[in-house]
Amino acid sequence: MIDVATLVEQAREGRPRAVARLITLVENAAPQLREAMAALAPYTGQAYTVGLTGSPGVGKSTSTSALVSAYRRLGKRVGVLAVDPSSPFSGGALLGDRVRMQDHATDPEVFIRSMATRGHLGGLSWAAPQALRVLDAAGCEVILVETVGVGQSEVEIAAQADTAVVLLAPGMGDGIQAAKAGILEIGDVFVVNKADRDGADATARELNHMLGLGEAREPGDWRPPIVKTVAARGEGVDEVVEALEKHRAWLEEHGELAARRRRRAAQEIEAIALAELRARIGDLSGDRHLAGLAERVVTGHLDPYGAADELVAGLTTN
Ligand SMILES: Nc1nc2c(ncn2[C@@H]2O[C@H](COP(=O)(O)OP(=O)(O)OP(=O)(O)O)[C@@H](O)[C@H]2O)c(=O)[nH]1
Ligand SMILES: [Mg+2]
Repeated sequence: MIDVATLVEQAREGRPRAVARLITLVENAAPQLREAMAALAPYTGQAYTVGLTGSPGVGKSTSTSALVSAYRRLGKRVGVLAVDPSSPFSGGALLGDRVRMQDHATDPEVFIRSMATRGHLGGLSWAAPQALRVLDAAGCEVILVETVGVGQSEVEIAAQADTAVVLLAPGMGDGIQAAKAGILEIGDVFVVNKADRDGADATARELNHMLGLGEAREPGDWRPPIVKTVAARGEGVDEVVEALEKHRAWLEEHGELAARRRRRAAQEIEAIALAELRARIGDLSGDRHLAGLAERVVTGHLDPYGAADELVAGLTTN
């Protein structure tokens, strides 16, 4: 049996095993999660979170690993959360990433964890923030969240971070792809990776053009920078860190950091509440109350809206 209080205490001391076990509670939506979140809550709110998204193979993991090195040079404790919303299995799909992260495997100031969230109870908007909270309480000053692919849920996860980084690479038709998936809107910082390949300048230009076509910006608005990198050689990575720090400063200056975090918490609360309501409705499907309402609808004594109102009223009063 897991003693949650002990786990939380050990996680706060930065013990990797405890951190891993707490994130497993999140991944499994375990019953102890509620207690764990309550115990962690007072120690959260310090970490700066960065989401990285982009097409498969664009260099997210390589960039993440290079960013870990850069932040380690600055003496920061770093967390990495690789989220795979398409997989129900922990680890498997992200094995390649483990290899890429090996440089940091023995560094006690780096916490790396992958998490599979397909079919996660309560959905994605719930799982990633809770895992972040664990890393936050473990004293990670920066947390990098890498998502696999650019589906809607991946984009959502990246958009939940304090700063969202969108990666592109030359020759992947990325500009057009990105516009389709709606990821240009969420990018706070754009990275054109694989700048050692032909076409990086063209990709950056195209991107610059597309960003310029967006709604007119007010003075003082954030203008997302475009940084070219060769992540595989660590080139341009310090410039990415610089762009991230600038964005963070901008967020703080404009009260946006707090606003984003409130929005994120609101989404999270909503997701948990909806999951709870759904579970209660599920419980009710075998219930005589619901059967009775159905009977009244079938016989024309009640309309389905009225029946649903009664059902909802019953859910919230007990
Ligand atoms: N030429 C070149 N190759 C790179 C660069 N960065 C990464 N790569 C290579 O691109 C391939 C994919 O890199 P990953 O970092 O795994 O890309 P990813 O976006 O994490 O991929 P998925 O997680 O599968 O979506 C690897 O073979 C890397 O070595 C770069 O700057 N230049
Ligand atoms: Mg990857």
